[in-house]
Amino acid sequence: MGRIDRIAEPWGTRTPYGRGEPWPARVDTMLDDGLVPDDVDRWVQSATILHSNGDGLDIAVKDDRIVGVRGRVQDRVNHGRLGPKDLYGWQANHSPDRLTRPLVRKDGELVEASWDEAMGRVVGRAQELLAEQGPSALGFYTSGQLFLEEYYTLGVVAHGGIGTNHVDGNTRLCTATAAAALKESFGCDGQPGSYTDVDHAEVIALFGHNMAETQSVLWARILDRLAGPNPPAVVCVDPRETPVARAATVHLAPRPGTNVALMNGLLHEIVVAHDWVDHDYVGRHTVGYEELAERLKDFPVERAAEICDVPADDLREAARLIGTTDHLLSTVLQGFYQSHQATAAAVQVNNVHLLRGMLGRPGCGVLQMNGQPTAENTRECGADGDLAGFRNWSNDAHVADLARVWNLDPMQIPHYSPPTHAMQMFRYAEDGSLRLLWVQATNPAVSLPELGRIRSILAQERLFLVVQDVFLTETAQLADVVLPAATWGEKTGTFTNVDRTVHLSEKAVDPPGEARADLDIFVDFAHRMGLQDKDGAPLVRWHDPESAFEAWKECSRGRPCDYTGLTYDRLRGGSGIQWPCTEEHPDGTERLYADGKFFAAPDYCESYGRDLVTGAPLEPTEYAAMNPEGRGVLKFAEYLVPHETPSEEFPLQLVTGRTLYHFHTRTKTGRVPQLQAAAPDVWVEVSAHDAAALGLEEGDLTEVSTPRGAVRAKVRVGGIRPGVVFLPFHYGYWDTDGGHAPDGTARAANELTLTDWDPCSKQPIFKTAAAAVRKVAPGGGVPAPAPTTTGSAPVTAGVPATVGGRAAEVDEDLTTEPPGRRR
Ligand SMILES: Nc1nc2c(c(=O)[nH]1)N[C@H]1C(S)=C(S)[C@@H](COP(=O)(O)OP(=O)(O)OC[C@H]3O[C@@H](n4cnc5c(=O)[nH]c(N)nc54)[C@H](O)[C@@H]3O)O[C@H]1N2
Ligand SMILES: Nc1nc2c(c(=O)[nH]1)N[C@H]1C(S)=C(S)[C@@H](COP(=O)(O)OP(=O)(O)OC[C@H]3O[C@@H](n4cnc5c(=O)[nH]c(N)nc54)[C@H](O)[C@@H]3O)O[C@H]1N2
Ligand SMILES: [Mo]
Repeated sequence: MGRIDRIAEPWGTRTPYGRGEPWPARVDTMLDDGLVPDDVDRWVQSATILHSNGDGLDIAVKDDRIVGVRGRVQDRVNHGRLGPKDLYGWQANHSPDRLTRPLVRKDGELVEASWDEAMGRVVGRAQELLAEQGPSALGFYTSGQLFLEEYYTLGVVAHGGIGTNHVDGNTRLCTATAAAALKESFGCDGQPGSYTDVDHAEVIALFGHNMAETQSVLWARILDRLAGPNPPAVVCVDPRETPVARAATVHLAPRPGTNVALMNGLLHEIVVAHDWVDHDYVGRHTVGYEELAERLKDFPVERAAEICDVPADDLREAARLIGTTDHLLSTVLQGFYQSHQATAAAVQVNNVHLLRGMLGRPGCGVLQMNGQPTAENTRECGADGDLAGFRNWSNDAHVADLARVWNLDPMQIPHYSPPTHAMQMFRYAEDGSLRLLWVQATNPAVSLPELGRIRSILAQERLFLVVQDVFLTETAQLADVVLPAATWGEKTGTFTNVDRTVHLSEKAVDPPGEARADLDIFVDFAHRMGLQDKDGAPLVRWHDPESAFEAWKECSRGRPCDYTGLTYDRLRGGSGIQWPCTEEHPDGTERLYADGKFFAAPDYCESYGRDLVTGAPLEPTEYAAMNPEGRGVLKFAEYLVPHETPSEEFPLQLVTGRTLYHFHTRTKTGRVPQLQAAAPDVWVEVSAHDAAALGLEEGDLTEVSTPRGAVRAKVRVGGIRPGVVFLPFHYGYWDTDGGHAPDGTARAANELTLTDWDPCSKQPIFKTAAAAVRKVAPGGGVPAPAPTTTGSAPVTAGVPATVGGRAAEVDEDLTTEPPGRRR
């Protein structure tokens, strides 16, 4: 047992292991100051909630209060490890400014109200609008942070009960491209790979993914392989010198927005220049090879090198690593997804795996990553617009089948057009056709692009805004009704991580005041609205998490995400379990597509695919003609230049993203002392080259501007490619006293981003905009408030290292046996 400051050392102590060996255990424990494990009254099973990795943990409870967390050694995902946000983040549950009573707007002010009054207002307005305008006046904007049972209920209520097509989640900003890319290549959402692929991989390629900071326990697994015998080669594609880039065998730092060119260059090497193609696999299991190979001829590596401004030899070396290994694991995230050709680029990574037959075997996987802890469930349950159970909205038989499960007439489930995506919902609210917007567990007033516009949409008199949250966020402050929610640790439910591992998260303590579980709020709404099935019985027939889970299982039966073999009891005590989990596969399924069979048959697939350039959906007949046997689909994409390119006035490229210590709009991590101190305020990363050209030094105050607005941030001279600047998007206004005024107090990165999205996935573009940076005041030798332990590490000497001190010390136990199950 050792004590270690996990702010200073985010990935903890190394436990090296060799290829094909089990990943050793390391149990991380953080308890309130002065407590030891023996003081704990009970440990309550759960998993991590501040990213998508799904690390199993137990919540420590003493005197009916959460007092800490401990990693679950028996969990297949983390073998006991936890990341910094998880070790310290639970303290936010105790914040004195939690919402504890509903609020309603009276004479312009939000005042406390009873649940009856608050729900009465929501139901009253919903019924008025249904009578006046019909279901399309109502929209639901949900999250990737609720539980499966909650999304399923919301999907039934919104699609089936209300009958609106305007249902989406913040997953649109997050993993819409993961889903879209999986649908394009494999006919259906669902992660092919498994985290255990890290144990077997010879090459690991990370595409626009700063895993070290965003899935830090998965990165610890890779670091442990790198520290062991026969380590894997790592390929990193990222314009910043992230910790991943620093550990990489080859780091490609392309111009932002050039991912498709880069991928085409790599694919040219693999297909055209060297024929590193598994022709047997391609011939038996894919369609589209001839066209792809033909189109790639026009994309020699020199062309890619020029567009991306990356050395051609580095591209060749990356292609050689990827093209010659027998065990390739790829991961893809926001550097690819939040871009103008998001789906097109992510699909090219799938192409690599199809071309090389690298799917469904240990060490051969693609992880089209999720970001949020429960984003997978938003998608599965159809709370993001898709239909529940990965059913295909343009396949009438699927709609009829869902209607059977819900006991509704198929015509009651809207499927006349693609489900409305979030950016379009905000457009409808702006136009005035969408009149009631119910926002749950997301903070669009900080996280959507072009915040000036978003604030004006949300603040409109004619829009009835309902916000269901844990805190009075920037968004909640604009609401007509605020509903106080219980959160993780205060309610029970299940959720599913990136590699399809389902975890149960049990209620450890009561929520504060009158706060209620999101599930209870949805069920209450359904009853108050009198929503019924076609026989006049209540549409929502469940009343608690477990009965909701059982209902969902029936909905998932026979679909790719089949949960029928799972129960709450089976999820208790041991490890999380990967779907599909059925009677035939009671221990779950480690990898999809082991036999080269995809969920892509025309009558089974979730989507018929889209045109990668225009986003136009394919007709059922077009798809059936292209892919009659339901094979993997190889699709070429031509490179297109980003929509906003640098100009004389805005000569730089702005990318936005994350830091290790904060989660999104910091509603939780900003209230946690160790995390907040590690990254207390916004900064802007500038390369040494640009800093010199602009006369900037570490710590100088600057104004960063784009055609949409300006923010102020202190300079971190860091390892980012010249011509590119980076802003973390975590800093909004709830903990400032001024707030987003045009007087120079604005600091949210999204003041600067543009209203634009990928044509296929409709995911907004947060990673390319033209920007300018100018000095406002010298820093006087005080460094920027940016961590030194991360991708924002300084290149200048003399910046003190980020540490957490005694308050950040946690226990690491390296003596426990690793889990034996399902290796
Ligand atoms: N600490 C922390 N962890 C998190 C979260 C958090 O808020 N904080 N959020 C969770 C969520 S919801 C998500 S979605 C994930 C996101 O996880 P990531 O995608 O890893 O995080 P980002 O910082 O958004 O972006 C990753 C990288 O993309 C690079 N990039 C920018 N433009 C380009 C480009 O054009 N091409 C390429 N190849 N790369 C580019 C950036 O330099 C950045 O380092 O993290 C999850 N985990
Ligand atoms: N510029 C820029 N913008 C981005 C991104 C970027 O990289 N750059 N990334 C995008 C991505 S990937 C994402 S995922 C989004 C994230 O953006 P948001 O979804 O806005 O981020 P959060 O701050 O996590 O908001 C979640 C809210 O849910 C509340 N909450 C937590 N638990 C519960 C619960 O159990 N019930 C209820 N009702 N509420 C709860 C929290 O208090 C918080 O207000 O941001 C997107 N915006
Ligand atoms: Mo995300």
